Amino acid sequence: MNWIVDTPEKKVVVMTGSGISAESGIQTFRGANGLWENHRIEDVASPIAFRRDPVMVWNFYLQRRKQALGCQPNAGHLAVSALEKWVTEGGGEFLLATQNVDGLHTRAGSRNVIEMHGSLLISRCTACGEVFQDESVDWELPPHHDCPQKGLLRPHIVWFGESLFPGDMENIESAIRDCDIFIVIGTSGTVYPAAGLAHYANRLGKRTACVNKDAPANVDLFDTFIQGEAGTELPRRLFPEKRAKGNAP
Ligand code: BV8
Repeated sequence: MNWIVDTPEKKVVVMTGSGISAESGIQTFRGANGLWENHRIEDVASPIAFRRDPVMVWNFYLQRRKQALGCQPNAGHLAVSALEKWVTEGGGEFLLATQNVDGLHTRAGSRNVIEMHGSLLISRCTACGEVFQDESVDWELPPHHDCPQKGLLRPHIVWFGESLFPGDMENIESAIRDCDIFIVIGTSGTVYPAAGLAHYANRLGKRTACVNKDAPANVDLFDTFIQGEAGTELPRRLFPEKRAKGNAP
């Protein structure tokens, strides 16, 4: 059986999308036909929408926060966190860059994680800029901060038309420049700049692998493409069996 990562002392970068959370009951973007209550997600997840109707946007995010808090990490998330443990204990290096805002990777035990698009469980004050863990689901909308300016709170999420948080892209790209293998899991490869990372790794001649239910738009970029569900394929193919079976740290 050729494993995606055959020996632990490797430098591994993994990037995931909503496909890895599908088996936890979280709808993918394409799965929902990219729609929320008949709004194109790009139209709800945007600073323009928030300026126009913060209550509508907050309803969108509180609904997803409730769903994420009610879900459990699946065997796919557990295999990724077990890989991190195996590699880091084996003298290798590991980075997980996720497009997902559901927090399930961290709950599965992943440590070195960059949430490229933010988190449903973090809020930010639009006046004082404070960023804080926020798992409350019964805010009176729109919520305001308890700072002197009583600033309007917004989800700490990267919306369409907004740049990623400072340093995140630089850290991910430097890890890819240094890596032995770049693994992409559960993403359609349609949203940038995340979708550009496979091109970047490919241009650098890095070994690349993709595990996805359907062939993503950029499937030709990958040396290895494993078609299937992450919760099934990752425990079977990610790294030598014994520890991949989700007995996470
Ligand atoms: C920006 C947070 C600078 C919000 C998200 C270049 C070309 C074209 C367009 C652009 C470009 N550069 C910038 C743009 C614009 C835009 C963009 O990419 N638009 C797309 C729609 C074309 N990008 C931006 O706006 C980015 N910002 O560029 O800033 C800038 C500023 C001003 C002007 C220009 C540039 C910001 C992008 C981040 C937006 N925020 N999330 C929220 O979540 O509410 S993106 C959001 O959508 C997710 O985080 C994720 O990134 C994306 C959804 O993609 P996937 O996760 O891949 O999900 P999808 O449903 O598509 O696919 C699921 C896959 O899983 C499928 O392939 C399926 O087969 C597979 N699957 C399903 N089940 C399983 C499975 N696989 C395995 N196992 C299973 N069980």
